[in-house]
Amino acid sequence: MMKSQEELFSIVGRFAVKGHVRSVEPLGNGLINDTFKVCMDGDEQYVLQRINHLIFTDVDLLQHNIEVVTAHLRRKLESAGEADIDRKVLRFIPLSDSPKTYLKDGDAYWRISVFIPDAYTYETVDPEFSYYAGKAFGRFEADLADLDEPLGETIPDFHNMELRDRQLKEAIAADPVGRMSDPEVREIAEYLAAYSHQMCKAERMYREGTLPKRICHCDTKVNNMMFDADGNVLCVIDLDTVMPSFVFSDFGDFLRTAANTAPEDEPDTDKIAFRMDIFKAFAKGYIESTSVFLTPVERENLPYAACLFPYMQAVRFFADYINGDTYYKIKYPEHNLVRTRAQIKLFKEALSKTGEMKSYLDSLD
Ligand code: GN1
Ligand code: MG
Repeated sequence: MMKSQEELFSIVGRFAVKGHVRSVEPLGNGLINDTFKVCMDGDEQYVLQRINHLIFTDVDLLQHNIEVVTAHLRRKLESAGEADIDRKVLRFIPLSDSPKTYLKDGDAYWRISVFIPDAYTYETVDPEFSYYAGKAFGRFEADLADLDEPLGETIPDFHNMELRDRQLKEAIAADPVGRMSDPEVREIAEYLAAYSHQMCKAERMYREGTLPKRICHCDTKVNNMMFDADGNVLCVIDLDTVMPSFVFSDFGDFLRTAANTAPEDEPDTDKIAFRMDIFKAFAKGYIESTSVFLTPVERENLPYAACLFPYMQAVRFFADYINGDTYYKIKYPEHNLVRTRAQIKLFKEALSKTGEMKSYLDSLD
């Protein structure tokens, strides 16, 4: 439900912010939470977010994870003697009357972090930025590898392909809004089902004990990385889904957005291709940062990861379409179907390039 400006102002006032609120404006284009930029009467600026608690059902666990992760990253930056630390890791503001970093107001949950000025996010990157992003997301995982406090799963089994596959099957069987009567929808369902076994390989390897889980970001969309005006990576944002997962999550989801020649919801699928220059640059940076811990099994399956994420996203968008659009924000009635077609096209493109991906990875030290 939309809140009035006055209500938003009073929510901000419940946190230990500096000064008085001057304005609250919508910010960004996330599909789950609502985000606002807050300007105070002094120089202070903040990011206010309404957390979607229907999706993140345990907000206490969510904010606990984020506090643990940001504190750990902050300690690493401090011990490395880095400057401008508040531009390199997010800082959440506690409530004015409690150390909690979120507010429960009626049935809504809110949090505030410090806005990082002169920082930019992009919907597309060139190979040079892709290399830096690979280094930065790899470093994010490497920096969290020695975290001794266990993190909970903020969305249990978030990137578990077997679960996503099951959820799609359940949606198809229930067909709550009658969308399965469309022949195109039935054809998409068959197409996706044909790849399901192949794409569920990570879960099988995990059960066999050949693939570990590590702390991953799990939402490495290209626009979740901030750069400064000179193109240096500042920090990784949107930490809601930081949790134990396979490294494929971070590798695959970045390429799903960055190596795509079109947006994730491009209606004209002829415009969608998988950019190998972006793949190569990202892979090089990622491997440089993660070679300290990456196992041969993880490394040799990176091309699989590049295919898995467009596939998983297609399954998730498609299940949401069949369920009547209850999860992702949509801008028009067929949006989730358009997104599904776009992700399937990207999946096919990535799949056709796995040979080239493998040879490139083998050519790196
Ligand atoms: C959601 O809200 P946003 O845009 O950061 C989703 C991701 C999807 C993405 C698709 C918690 O992320 O998993 O990849 O949309 N986040 C959640 O654009 O489901
Ligand atoms: Mg997100």
